[in-house]
Amino acid sequence: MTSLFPALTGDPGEQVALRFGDRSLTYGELAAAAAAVGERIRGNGRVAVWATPSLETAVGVVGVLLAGAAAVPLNPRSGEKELGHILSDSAPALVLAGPGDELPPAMGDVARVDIDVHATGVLPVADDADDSAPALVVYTSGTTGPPKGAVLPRRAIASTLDALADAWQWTGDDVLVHGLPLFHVHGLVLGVLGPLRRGGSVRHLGRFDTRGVARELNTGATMLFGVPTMYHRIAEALPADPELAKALTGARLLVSGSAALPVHDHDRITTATGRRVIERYGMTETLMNTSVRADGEARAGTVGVPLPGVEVRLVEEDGTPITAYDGETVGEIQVRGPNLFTEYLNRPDATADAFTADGWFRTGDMAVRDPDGYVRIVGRKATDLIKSGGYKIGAGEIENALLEHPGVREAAVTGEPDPDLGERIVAWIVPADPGSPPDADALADHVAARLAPHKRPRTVRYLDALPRNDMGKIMKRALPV
Ligand code: MCA
Ligand code: AMP
Repeated sequence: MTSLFPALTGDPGEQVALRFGDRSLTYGELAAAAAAVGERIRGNGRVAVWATPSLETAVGVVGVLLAGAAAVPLNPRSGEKELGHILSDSAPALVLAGPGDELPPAMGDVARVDIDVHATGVLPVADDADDSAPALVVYTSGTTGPPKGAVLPRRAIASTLDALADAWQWTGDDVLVHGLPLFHVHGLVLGVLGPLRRGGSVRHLGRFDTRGVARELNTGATMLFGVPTMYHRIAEALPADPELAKALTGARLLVSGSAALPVHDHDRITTATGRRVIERYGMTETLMNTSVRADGEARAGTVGVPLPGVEVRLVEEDGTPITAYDGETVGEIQVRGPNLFTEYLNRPDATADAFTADGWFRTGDMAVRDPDGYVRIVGRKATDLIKSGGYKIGAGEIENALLEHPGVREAAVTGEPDPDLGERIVAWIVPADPGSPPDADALADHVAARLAPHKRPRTVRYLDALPRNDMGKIMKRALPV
């Protein structure tokens, strides 16, 4: 029985908890508004939240957690197919949304409750629900098929945030700034629930831009969270932006995650600011596993050491644990600990496949360990998972969407290196009519409308046929680059 937000109970006080643009809430106001949400939704198991980057989303999710229910954050840019899948899979009792939000027809007849950030409900509701009770269901892409709902228990959130507090010396005095989306773990769990669990505050930029980062770090923010694309854009802007350089130089902690930050970007930031960005490694299913510690050596190209309470091991192809810490022997990362999800919703098959018999979760990430225990990620087992802008995107779901376009006969999707996005989605298309192939924008719009804009192909290449092996399977490695 853990209270997720001790700072919201008792006498919550006047400290600012949340700031989005020029709108903010103190702990007292957040406690009252979230309690009002909690009172309205109590008794329901799963509640969807229309997760715009706004105060409403933060209040909605905290309210659901205070009521002991589970929140299902929805990407407000989800296309009809993706949204339809998430709604039918998670079957939320209702959807919480901001008063001005327009919900698309794909929401169907899910009952809507508007979030009023100035409402006043009364605590306590049920913030002491069982540790193993679901707190969040976060949808994450696999190599094939539609995204799976990772069920995260309350204990995973509490334990991961407390482990990060230890690793980063993160306290209630910290003021976090970021511009991350609130329908994924990075922005929601670390970026909103994190500061609230510590009794500190978060300033959300609405959308990421380097000017906002500079402004906030120069006026009291102490920490910055971002995906590598954001740090890449910072590295690009730094030489011509002394305000940004001053801001980063003065920050207490700069943290990158969700994908690898290239050493070149690390180096450019260090050259311009004298500061090192630290990397942590996590996953939707596991929350956070390792991090470079605030009191440790910030070495570019590593994701640091296991967090307190998290067991991390590397295994050979056949499952044999690798004991050598030689910086050379590559194995799959497996993790075990209180930070893990409990299941993929409605997918016992996928859940069983994801764990070994003794409870280790197979991450699919490949790594080596340096002699001092630092983990260096060197690749991924599945080539059909693409990380673009820090979003994980399955090649299979995009291929399926492309095949639903009348102008497409065959489709294959790959990721190619991209200096800004890490990887860029490339679609290889065999047109139904070679005389008039669908144009690249039409295909991008088609995928954006069905799935989500960040899943749209950035490059389209046309072929007469896809390379296939004797079994008829597409050989992506044989695609002409
Ligand atoms: C362009 N747009 C379109 C289309 N083309 N919309 C519809 N149809 C089209 N054909 C719009 C987009 O919606 C967007 O609108 C704008 O054009 C630019 O889109 P995009 O290029 O995708 O955005 P960007 O500016 O390049 O985004 C870069 C980004 C973003 C800000 C870094 O990728 C991002 O927020 N990434 C964070 C991902 C993340 O949080 N991952 C965490 C998951 P508009 O201009 O209106 O915005 S991983 C995780 O949680 C684990 C646990 C971990 O380890 O952290
Ligand atoms: P997601 O499923 O969107 O939660 O993405 C999780 C994946 O992001 C992990 O399995 C890793 O492949 C990748 N990832 C997260 N953090 C890092 C990091 N610091 N360095 C390299 N890869 C990372």
